[in-house]
Amino acid sequence: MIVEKKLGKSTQAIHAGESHLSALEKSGIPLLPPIYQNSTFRFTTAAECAEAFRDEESGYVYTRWGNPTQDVLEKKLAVLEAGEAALATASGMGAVSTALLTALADGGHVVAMANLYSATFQILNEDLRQFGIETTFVDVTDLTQIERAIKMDTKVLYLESPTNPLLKLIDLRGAAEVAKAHGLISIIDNTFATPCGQQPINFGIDVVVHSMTKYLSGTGAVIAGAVIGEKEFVTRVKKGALRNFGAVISPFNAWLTLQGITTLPIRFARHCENAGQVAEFLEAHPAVAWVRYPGLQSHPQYELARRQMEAFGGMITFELKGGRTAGEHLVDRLERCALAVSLGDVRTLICHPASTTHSHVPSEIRQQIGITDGLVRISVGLEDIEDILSDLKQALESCAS
Ligand code: LCS
Repeated sequence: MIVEKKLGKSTQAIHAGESHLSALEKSGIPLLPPIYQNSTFRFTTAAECAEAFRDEESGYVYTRWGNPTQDVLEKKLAVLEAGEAALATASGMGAVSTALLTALADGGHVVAMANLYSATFQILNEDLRQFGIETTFVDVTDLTQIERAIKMDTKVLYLESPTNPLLKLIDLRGAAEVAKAHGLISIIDNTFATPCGQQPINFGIDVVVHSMTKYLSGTGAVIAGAVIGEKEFVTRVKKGALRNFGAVISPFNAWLTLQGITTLPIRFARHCENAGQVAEFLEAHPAVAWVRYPGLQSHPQYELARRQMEAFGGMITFELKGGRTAGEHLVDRLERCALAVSLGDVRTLICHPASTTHSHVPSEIRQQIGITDGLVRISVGLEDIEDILSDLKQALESCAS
């Protein structure tokens, strides 16, 4: 692990986490980690089987507890996110929910931002409240608001950066310091940035969660998630909320995600390059009211982006001068960019958050945090940039006519 952490990200993405596989093969080590597509594992004696139940590190028993294909993925994730340990889950929400359930096992209070992916907002605002766990939502871009919201029983500081869909940034080091000073577990959703854009654990954040449905798997073939952090925390998630509530990843989805991760650094670089050009194009277009992209100088937190991000990502949010009607016309007229939710796909995807991804967030809260009805979100894909730009251009022109 120590040696793997010294490798470049592209080498890590391809080779990390795979060395233990050689011990499983008598000869001829498969170059590509195989899929162990089985639910259970066979033992030769009762003593061996009992030992595997007693000491889980000694072998595999049942795929809901662990599986060699999942293991390769988890080891790779830990290296890439600079964490001690990782686990893969059936979905991004499987990761968010099991991390929260574990951190809040004894109850407690959460401080979070309101501008979160909508299902995460719902977990905090509705589902956990049913169990007596309250969340105070504040603008965490202002660290003093976090300080003011902390109560005697606060256990968790929950963050996203950049946020979905407004692309607001959190000062990772500052937020981690506040959490540490008050003994809170800080959890961040790093889906938009990926470990190629930022490694929050290196800034002092305790736990990273991902929807691997997005950039990590990359091709839109999989729903998957991940939790990364200290071994003690990850083990508690694995042996408790994950195993017993059952949001485990299937070996096939773990394998597909592994294939995706091997090309993450190279794909992410291209996503960022294309998104930078799309953001500049949109900002210069007369039909566009405003554009948010962490790599644009007009982003209110551009300096913070430069300080803590290695690359600015593939997500852009913007609003047309014609508001919601113009936004709807735009998405209707696009030919190559697909009207679809999700993000981080090789394909360019465009959507209208107020009526789709964030439609479950009450409209007064949407207005309060800035998810306007005219806002359009684009996940810039890996197509040739000229083709993405010409599609946007023709659609914007036909909106104006
Ligand atoms: N975290 C973030 C930041 C997300 O954007 C999503 C899904 C999730 C967690 C949940 O991941 P899942 O369980 O779907 O793997 N975001 C979506 C979006 O913006 N459009 O469609 C899904």
